[in-house]
Amino acid sequence: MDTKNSGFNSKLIHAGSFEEETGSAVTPIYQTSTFKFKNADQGARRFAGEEDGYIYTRLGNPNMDELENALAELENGYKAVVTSSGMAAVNNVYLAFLSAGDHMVGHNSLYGPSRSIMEKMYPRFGVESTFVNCENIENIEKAIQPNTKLLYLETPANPTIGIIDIKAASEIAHKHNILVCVDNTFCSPYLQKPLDLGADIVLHSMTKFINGHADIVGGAVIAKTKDLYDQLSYVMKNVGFNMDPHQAWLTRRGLKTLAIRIDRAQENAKKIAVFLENHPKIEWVLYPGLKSHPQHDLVNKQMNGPGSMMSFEVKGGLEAGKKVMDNVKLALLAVSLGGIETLIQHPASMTHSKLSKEEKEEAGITDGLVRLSVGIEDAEDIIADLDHALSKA
Ligand code: LCS
Repeated sequence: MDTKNSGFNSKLIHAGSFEEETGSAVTPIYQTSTFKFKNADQGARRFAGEEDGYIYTRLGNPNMDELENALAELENGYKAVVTSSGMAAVNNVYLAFLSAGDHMVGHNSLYGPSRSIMEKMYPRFGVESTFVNCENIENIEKAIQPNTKLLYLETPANPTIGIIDIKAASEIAHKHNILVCVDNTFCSPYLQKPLDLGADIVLHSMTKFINGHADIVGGAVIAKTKDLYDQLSYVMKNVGFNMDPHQAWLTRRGLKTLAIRIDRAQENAKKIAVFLENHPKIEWVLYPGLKSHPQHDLVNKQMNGPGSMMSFEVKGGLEAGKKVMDNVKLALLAVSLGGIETLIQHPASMTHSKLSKEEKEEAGITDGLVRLSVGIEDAEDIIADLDHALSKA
């Protein structure tokens, strides 16, 4: 079905749907590593790119294609590549657009490994980087060097929930011929469309909201143009970042309920943020939907809703925060985010533990910061759970 002119929810259900001979309403799982050719000439034509069709699953598979086409439509991009994990997607971008002698500017608060591989691994291949607080647009301009090729942003950022002005950042980068990649994991295209705001590439850990059920690990990169897609696709196919067909099938299924999951989690999050902000044991709460969020106006300008991720600090710092994490019963003490279940974790010792003390301090990842990914349970139950845990702090 052609969903190019359909609404977002119709796209969620039908975009990319694969025409299949049996008429199966749901695309079957093409659990195969390879595809038969009718004859030797057809095999040769497919390898030469003269005939459409599948060859070998590392190079493409109907389940990958279906998900890639749906994501491209949802993000208003040209086409996507889907990968075995979010980190495969991050590496796919770095490898596609950075070569020895190049430089990248990144936001200082990113998912830990997205920053640490750039600082610890990519220098081995001659790639340099500078991480600055991109919430202040002037810092981006100052960090740009003659060899800067990529601006890498995450907004809202993990775990500081800082917001970056994608439009303003893209304008600066494009003035210097620099590509802009936005990790849109915390929002999904339902709440934010970076390509419409000026970015060139969008990235997702689909482990989070896109799949939404905490049962797969996966990633995606969506390109604005054919040229960018071709470069991403070359890396995906030849480095072997591809997604498994079953993983792609589960993710396409999870994606169908993205909007209703986010609507509900967001309604819960709004109530929980207000509860936490008014709780006597809470030092501060950072949630894009609170007026107290320092970039509340920018949230309203570039996001369609505040989402369901928040960070907070318990009075008494890390020790008090640990008491809360050790005493929740309904919320799971676990990393990851964006699923239907509420998760709580401690970035300084868990997701961002590989950053140095100075890097954490500079990025605003304090020892007392606790991150909450609000699920779709009943808000009253989540609040009662947190209230009980806070009483132990
Ligand atoms: N980008 C963001 C914003 C993320 O939060 C993560 C994972 C990734 C990329 C990497 O994706 P993965 O390979 O795990 O699919 N974030 C995690 C987190 O905050 N807790 O556990 C994983």
